[in-house]
Amino acid sequence: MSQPDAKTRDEVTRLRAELEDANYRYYVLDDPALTDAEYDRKLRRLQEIEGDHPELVTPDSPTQRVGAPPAEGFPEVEHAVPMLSLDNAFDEDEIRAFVRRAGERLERDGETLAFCCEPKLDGTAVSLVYENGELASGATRGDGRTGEGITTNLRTLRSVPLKLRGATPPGLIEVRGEVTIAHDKFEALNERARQEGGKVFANPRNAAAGSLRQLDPRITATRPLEFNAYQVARIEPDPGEETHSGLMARLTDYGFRINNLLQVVHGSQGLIDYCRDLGEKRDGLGYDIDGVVIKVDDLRLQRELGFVARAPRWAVAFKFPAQEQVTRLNDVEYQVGRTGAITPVARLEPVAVAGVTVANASLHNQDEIARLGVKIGDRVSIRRAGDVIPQVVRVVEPAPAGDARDIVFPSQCPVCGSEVERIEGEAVARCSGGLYCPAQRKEAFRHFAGRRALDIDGLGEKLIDQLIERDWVKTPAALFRLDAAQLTELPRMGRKSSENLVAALDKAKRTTLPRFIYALGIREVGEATANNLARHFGTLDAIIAADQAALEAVEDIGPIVAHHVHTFFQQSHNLETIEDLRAQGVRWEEAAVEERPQPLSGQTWVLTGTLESMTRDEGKARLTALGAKVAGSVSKKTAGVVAGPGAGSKLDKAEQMGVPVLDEREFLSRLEAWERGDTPSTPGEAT
Ligand code: D41
Repeated sequence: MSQPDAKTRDEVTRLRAELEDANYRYYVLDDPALTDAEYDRKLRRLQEIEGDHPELVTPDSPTQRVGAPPAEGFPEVEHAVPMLSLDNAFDEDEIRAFVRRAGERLERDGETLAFCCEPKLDGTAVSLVYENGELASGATRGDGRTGEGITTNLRTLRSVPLKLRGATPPGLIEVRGEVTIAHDKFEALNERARQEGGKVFANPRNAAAGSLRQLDPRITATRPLEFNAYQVARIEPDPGEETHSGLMARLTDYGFRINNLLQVVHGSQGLIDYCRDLGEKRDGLGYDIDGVVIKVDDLRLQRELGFVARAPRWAVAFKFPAQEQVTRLNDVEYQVGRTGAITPVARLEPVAVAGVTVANASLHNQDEIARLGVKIGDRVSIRRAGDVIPQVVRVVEPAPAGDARDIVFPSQCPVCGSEVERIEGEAVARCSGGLYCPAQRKEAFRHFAGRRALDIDGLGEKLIDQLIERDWVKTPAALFRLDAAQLTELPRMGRKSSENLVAALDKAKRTTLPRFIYALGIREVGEATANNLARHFGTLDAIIAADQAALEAVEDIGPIVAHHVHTFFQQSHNLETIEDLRAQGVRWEEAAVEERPQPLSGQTWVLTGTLESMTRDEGKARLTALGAKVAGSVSKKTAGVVAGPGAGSKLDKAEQMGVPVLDEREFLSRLEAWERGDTPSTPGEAT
């Protein structure tokens, strides 16, 4: 170890600035400046230098976000300004009453008052104190007067500035806000916990609170926590802002994230409109909210209104219906997916959860049932959040003695009676029936006939079900032996539709190798993998002949996918089906693997909000197949943004930056045109 020279010190300063700027761009502006790889490289370089020269380590170094060694416990921290609670308003009349009361106290017409509205984030509240621009301490809300000092944990959040941005930070500022976890991150966190036997959380709020109270900050550092500022509790010297919204704008300059739906409105109608509008957006936001926080915007009027007990008179929380409801578990049924995975589904006494009637909820798998300790007849809590499938989160009240029934996971497939298998170390149980199982067969046929596979026009879900229920088609090859006369026996199949279907089947026989491989429905083999296999091996026979090692040599194929591919082609019934398909005239050009047109290559797209005609994953897959990259955030380089209902900051950002925005209808028509290969690739151009 040597004394750091000036060059090393400069490098440290530069790396820190670049890393903090990258954090800010990524976590606050949603506009990444560095790729993950570049970020990691710079962070490792900084860690390396600091490792060699520990005297250079400062508490605000980005390396310190990774987490310091475990603490003994958390110190008590007394809040200099108490963290108040909020009164609630449960309907529009209570909003009007709040406006009227505020007006009366201020001796003016409440309907002329300006209010700052924002979503009430359903996370856990914390307070951050900055001294001379540097994060000095952070604490939980606790009972409002005393919280727990969790500074080291809060430092691990990349949306918590370690140093305030801007040339002249205030001498002292205390910023309060909510720590949250987005739905997709929360689902991934729980899914991993279910696989690895870790702690499964009931909802993002519990996950956020639990993660912040970890004694080991290195654990907190792995949790996808976000800090969203909503209040300045103290600021010295007084910057002279006159409104709450002005202070919030100032916070963004200091490097904080504030909710992008924050808005100033006037009078009770303005508030009611905002609440209705946000209620409609709620399911598409991608994070939990439980209402709207309404604040008198004028800070002088806030002071004039003051407090009652422990809640301000100048603010109120309009509450949305709860996302969790209690109901009775009436039964459990089992669904069989395309790959045989058996999913237990809770059949519930129907209950309205946040505006939607829920009668079914996911129980994930056998381990989850054991973890919940749930029995039929129990009263259970159901959570429905956004577009995530409703889930059973816990037992609230066990069934009365004598009424409880154990949930017995089937050892035989509920559809075909085949043995249910569960591979050691895997959470999922599967039906071993393969294409013998009608449930798997239906899904496999749907996949086979799908637009991105053999694209058999007119062979929809209902028709497939009928063909399989009548046992007319046992393997996909049998589809090509159907004749029009036979098809007219099916309900709603006239002569014309039957002939059309036969013609569509004939047309579908001419395909490409990647489509054919994809159509086979091999586990974990999506379009991209099918493409890679086709490109790498050139012919189907070469793929069939490949061993595990040869398969692992293909781009983006790891041992698990290689194993699935290898196993698939080892099974004689699969090889027979392939032979039969070829015998029926299914063909493709072997040597010259036809590349799909990639009109979007080099472009980055962003999907935001909910789509109705497809899942976001599907939209992503279709864009990727056309050569596009799909990113999580908008930047100047984004080629286009697809915005469904509930689109939030990404849409605003796209509009600010002049990035073209498509709604779902436009997106679909472009997609279809690109897939046909007949339209310009620039989203800005008219179709
Ligand atoms: O999003 C929130 N959860 C939120 C909570 C918010 N956006 N603003 C809030 N503002 C306040 C006051 C009016 C006291 C500054 C709050 C809360 N309080 C709050 N959350 C929990 C207790 C109080």
